[in-house]
Amino acid sequence: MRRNFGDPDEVAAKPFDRYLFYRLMGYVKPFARSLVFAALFMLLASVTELAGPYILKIVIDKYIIPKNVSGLWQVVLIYSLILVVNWVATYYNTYLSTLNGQRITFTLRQHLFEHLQTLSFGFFDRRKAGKIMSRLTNDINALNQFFTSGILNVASDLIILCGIIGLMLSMSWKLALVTFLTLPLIVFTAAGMRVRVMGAFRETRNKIAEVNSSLQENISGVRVVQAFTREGTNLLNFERINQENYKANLRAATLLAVFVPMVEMTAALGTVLVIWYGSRLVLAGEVTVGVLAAFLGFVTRFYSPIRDLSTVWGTLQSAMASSERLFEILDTHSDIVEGDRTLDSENVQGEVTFEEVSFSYDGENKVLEEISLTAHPGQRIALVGPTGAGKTSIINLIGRFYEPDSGQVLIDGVNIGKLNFKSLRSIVGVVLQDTFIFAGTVRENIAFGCPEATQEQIERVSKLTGAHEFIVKLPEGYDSQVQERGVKLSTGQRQLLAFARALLANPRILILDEATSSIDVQSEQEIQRAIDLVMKGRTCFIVAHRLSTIREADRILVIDEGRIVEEGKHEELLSKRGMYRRLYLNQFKEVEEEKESLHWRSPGEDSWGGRL
Ligand code: TTP
Ligand code: MG
Repeated sequence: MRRNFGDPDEVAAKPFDRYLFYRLMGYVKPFARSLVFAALFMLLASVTELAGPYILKIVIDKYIIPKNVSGLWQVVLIYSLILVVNWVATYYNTYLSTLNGQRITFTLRQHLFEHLQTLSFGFFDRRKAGKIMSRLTNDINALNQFFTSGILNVASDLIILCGIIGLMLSMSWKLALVTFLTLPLIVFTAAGMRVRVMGAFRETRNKIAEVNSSLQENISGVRVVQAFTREGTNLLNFERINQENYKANLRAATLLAVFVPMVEMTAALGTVLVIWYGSRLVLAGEVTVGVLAAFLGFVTRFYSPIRDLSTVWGTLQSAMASSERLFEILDTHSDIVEGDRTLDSENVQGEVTFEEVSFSYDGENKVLEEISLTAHPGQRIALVGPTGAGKTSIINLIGRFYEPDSGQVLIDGVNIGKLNFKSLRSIVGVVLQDTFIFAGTVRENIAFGCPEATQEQIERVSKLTGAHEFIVKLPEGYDSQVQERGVKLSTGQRQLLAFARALLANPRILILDEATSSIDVQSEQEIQRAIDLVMKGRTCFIVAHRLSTIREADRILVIDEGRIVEEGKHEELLSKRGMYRRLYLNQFKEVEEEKESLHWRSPGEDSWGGRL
């Protein structure tokens, strides 16, 4: 199943989707108890919040106006107690809400990471790493916001609102009704603000995703950028994206600056109404001064729950959109389904067969067409051909990093699609064109595939491949940190590590995409020795660029435009006067003459690629 995983920004979210909501609630469920506690504390905080204006009313009407201060201390004490309760409740509510929000997003992030690791190469081919990362961060933040404040705030806002309305009506229904006159206006401006401001903020999130993606690309590619002095062009390009991000943020800020005072103005209008009508009622003797004071207190508390309630729909909507994108990733399953057969890696012969294998990366453009071949156990097969011919693609299929469109790849007569990954990977070892070194120690990097390997085993393979010599010269030997915080390794050293890594795993079938980068003759020879050693006794596929590797192969397959156009041994192919001979003459005449470089082709030169 090939799934075209489009640009996530384009995913159209329904404002409310029951299925998504229930699925989100699945993540909430384990923390339900703790959430109930958070809600209880929130309720307590809300109720105590309402006490202030009401107590003011009591103080004015019962103590100040009658000029009677005896007993006032009791009211003050009660109020102080209420404030303490409010403080404690607010503390626990905030703490528990944050805790739950973090726990939920922790689980979700963990799931996503776990899932991303299972996705096939195809998924990552189609998407930019920077964008995946930025989206995941933003979407998870949106959900965090929803879980931390969204759900619970609704309850608390409703309680506060009902409380205020109830208290107002009970104190003076006339004054209450007049105060409510401003309600539609507040709702209207707040809703208007929500639509625009939310839209503007969505835009800022998209723009920052682009900024991050561009940053990521330029940091990863900084060597190429500098080598081609593209700094200027890239800077301009970045300036455009950065500029857009700047404008989007400015727009959002401007909208906020316009709307926030507007909403506050309408709230202030409520205060004006209360003062105007309330004073008349006080003078007419219909309400007490205390009631008027309490109303003034309540009317300012009125506005924030309404504003929150009118934005909660927006929070919900963006949580839905975010969860849709995240679940879409979780629901994208690898095109490559693991089988359930295992082959005993001790007894595997290592015969590899391609039966009329055709393959394309995108489902349309054929990269390999009807490839059939058999590599007998222990044979060394060299793949040569112009750049883009399909050599790496053939190799990708043996490791089952991609699935053929038709035909099958067999190991010892078993379709590799039927094998489980662990078994397949223990049989097939891969040394890729560019060796990836992870942050960590040299030891950890060698033992990457077999973390349980002992120091003895690690040293044995290092000595065999010749890596030991340079490793012991490192400041801390096998415990030296490599990558960001530690020593830098040369290309040759990285390759030796990669061979040691492959040798440690001891696979029956070895795949080697020879690096084309130039290394000095000394390490070239070391690497050649290492390659010979690593290949011994295994079925090997080598994408070869070195003449010596090609000559020593049991069979050479010449690949062109996704087909095997010639095959045989070096001398046979040379005498055929076909493509191999042409490639060889083109490549090695100089080399033979000059005897300087062992390179089958030098880096950057496109001579294989230049069709003859
Ligand atoms: P490759 O199989 O990568 O060609 P190659 O390994 O023979 O070339 P080189 O010597 O330069 O390493 O590519 C065959 C075609 O498949 C080519 O048109 C590019 C395309 N391709 C993809 O579309 N996606 C991929 O991930 C790869 C590796 C290749
Ligand atoms: Mg290649």
